[in-house]
Amino acid sequence: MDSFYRDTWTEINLDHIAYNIRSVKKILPGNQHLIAVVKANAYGHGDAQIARVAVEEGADMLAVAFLDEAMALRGKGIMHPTLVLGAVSPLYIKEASHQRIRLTIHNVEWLEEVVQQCSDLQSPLYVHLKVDTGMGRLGIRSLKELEKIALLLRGNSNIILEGVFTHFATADELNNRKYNIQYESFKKMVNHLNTLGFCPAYIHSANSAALLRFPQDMFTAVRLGIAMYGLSPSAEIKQVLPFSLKEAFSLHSRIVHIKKVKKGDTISYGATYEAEREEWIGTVPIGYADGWIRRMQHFHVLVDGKLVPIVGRVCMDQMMIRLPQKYPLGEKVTLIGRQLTREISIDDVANHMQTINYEVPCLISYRVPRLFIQGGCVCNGKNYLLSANLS
Ligand code: PMH
Repeated sequence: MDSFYRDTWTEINLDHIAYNIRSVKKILPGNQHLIAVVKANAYGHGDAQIARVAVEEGADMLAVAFLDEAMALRGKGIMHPTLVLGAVSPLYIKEASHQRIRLTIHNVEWLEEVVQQCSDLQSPLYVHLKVDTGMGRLGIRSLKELEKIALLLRGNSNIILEGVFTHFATADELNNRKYNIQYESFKKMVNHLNTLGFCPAYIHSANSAALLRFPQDMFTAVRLGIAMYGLSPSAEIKQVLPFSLKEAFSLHSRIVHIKKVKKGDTISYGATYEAEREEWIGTVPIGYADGWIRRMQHFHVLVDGKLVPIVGRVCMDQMMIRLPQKYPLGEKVTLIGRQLTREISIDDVANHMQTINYEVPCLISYRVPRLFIQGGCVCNGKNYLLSANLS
């Protein structure tokens, strides 16, 4: 979004993304390939911009969940090797191979269908084999299935096995029992794949939690998601991270309406909030259709460096806050981020929402423009100075 006309926006600090990637690279024990996970619009941060920074910082590959997301990156000029982690219908292998988009073999049947359709491909189809070692989501689970896959691949020179991977269910928990079982079972599968004559360049198991906690366990590649965005994979392991992460996402708005209400006046749908005395009430143009969900009632925002409460129900496009004094229209409101000495983190918001930090930036909808900050300057947003200057 190059221009926008509303008083609510996010700021995405690309320098923090770069710092997080550099810090991760420093703790990798070898020359592991870096796969930057930019699915779901880069966890709500902006797919193409995050992908660009990741590539500049040395990411060898990008990963997304759906073919549509990979095609969207291509449409925005990002031609870097991209892996689709989720299931893609065999109907679309032509598009994928044409765009050099890597697909995931998530079961034997999928590969059988692809084999039937791949004879007329103009360029080879690169694939990564998913092994289900305990996540229970996608992937083959037995050596027998692995042997079937090997047989199918051997007979088809235009399908190239570039990678093999698995995904951990509990790498973000301090109890390592299940992690160890999954790790050992993946190692066994990879060894068996080698004995069948396949040595793919990308062997990857680690998500952020695993690479931060068990760098000695890395194979030849890692998949970096949440830590790239400066967030801890869980509250449980936040205290044991090897370096401090820098959050990249902040969320801001402005007071568009202000009034003094009398004792007994009520605010918003359901009249759930009643003023106890004369109070200053500000209206902020963000609501649940922006991903600032109704559960945010009773939380707070920052105005003039102070925490002020959200009062009454959050509406679809607006909410109300109680102010300690009159403020001018246009006064900045920070919903996530820092004002003077105070900060509201994504973790704070996630706690109030009773969810995980991953969900918070993903929820902030397409309606909220993303502004990208690099070297202290805004790199997009033509009317930024008019509507959302940094002050
Ligand atoms: N690899 C796969 C297959 C994933 O699904 C994810 C995240 C990652 C890597 C990156 O993990 P990280 O962000 O913890 O580093 N996937 C999800 C998910 O499906 N729900 O929450 C996170």
